[in-house]
Amino acid sequence: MKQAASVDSVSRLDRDMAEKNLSGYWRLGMEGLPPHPMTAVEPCLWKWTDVYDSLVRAGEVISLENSERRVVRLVNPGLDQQQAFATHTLQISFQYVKPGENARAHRHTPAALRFVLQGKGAYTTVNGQQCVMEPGDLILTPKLTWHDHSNDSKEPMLWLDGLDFPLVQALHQVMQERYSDRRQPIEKSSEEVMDKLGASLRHGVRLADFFHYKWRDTEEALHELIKSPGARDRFDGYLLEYRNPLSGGPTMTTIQCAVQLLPANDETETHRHTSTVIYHVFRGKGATQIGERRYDWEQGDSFVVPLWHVHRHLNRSSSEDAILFSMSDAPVLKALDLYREEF
Ligand code: 1HN
Repeated sequence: MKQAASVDSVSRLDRDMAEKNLSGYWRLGMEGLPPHPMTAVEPCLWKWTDVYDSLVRAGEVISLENSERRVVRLVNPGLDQQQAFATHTLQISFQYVKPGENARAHRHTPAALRFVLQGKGAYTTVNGQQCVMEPGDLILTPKLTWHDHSNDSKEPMLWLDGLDFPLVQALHQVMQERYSDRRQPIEKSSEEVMDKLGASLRHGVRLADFFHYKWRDTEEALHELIKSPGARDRFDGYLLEYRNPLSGGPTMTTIQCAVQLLPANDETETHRHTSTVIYHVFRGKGATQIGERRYDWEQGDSFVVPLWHVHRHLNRSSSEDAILFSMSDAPVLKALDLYREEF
């Protein structure tokens, strides 16, 4: 009787408190917090054929007069489907711009990046800087930089968009502004800036407007890396992080981008970390073991390794290197003293 009366008074207390926008810690019970970080984000693989089919069909029915962008987003089945995010911090989508089209100029608080997949000669203008795109190029549009995409070439352009949209939304900071015209005036080319950057680094001067990593430089750096003794990382193969050339820090404040090469037949060791990584297969085929399941991938596929999930990569080809592009929220976790790794 006494026990029942006390349970009843706790529930009455909870109810009375709820009416006054209050809540007791006792509602969590004795279990308290979990012993390791928990996430609703699920491991997931998206096939390129599905993404590509959707983009081609969108090309037939969606115009850039009616939609700000022709973008297909990858949706994590563990997260709210309305939000259409691949992870709780970062979003990945794919964009298609047809010959003659322009995706109008705007800027927003989410930081974005483009990793070019197909086509040649279209360009993104970032704060007046023209970045002419080729497959494998990485183009950054950091927070509040103006950007528009134009395809004056004869070929369709396809690229991957990465954004820290879910993170910026969790912080209630999402906003966007449109530029006064569809296109920004072009003031300079990214090639000019890269030439000047080389000179300015030599003279110790900092430039704030570096946005374009050319694939030819990335590929050359990867090939140098393969030749360097001891360069192979046991968890990631030959991994190159895109560093901010001015600060030496992460690619952008919230996003770390990388490319990694797994030689033919290579298998990496298992580890886990508190950052969440989105991968895109740029070249080759292989598999990633995430927990108990193996996800087989080939060129164009994308997959998510959620935080604290043990994983390792395998190149399943006996002759071809595999190259993965990735983006992770590690800089955020490191800045907040939440980054941990275990192997
Ligand atoms: C965006 O502004 C772009 O500017 C691409 O190309 C993808 C996904 C969500 C929100 C804004 C772009 C986007 C996006």
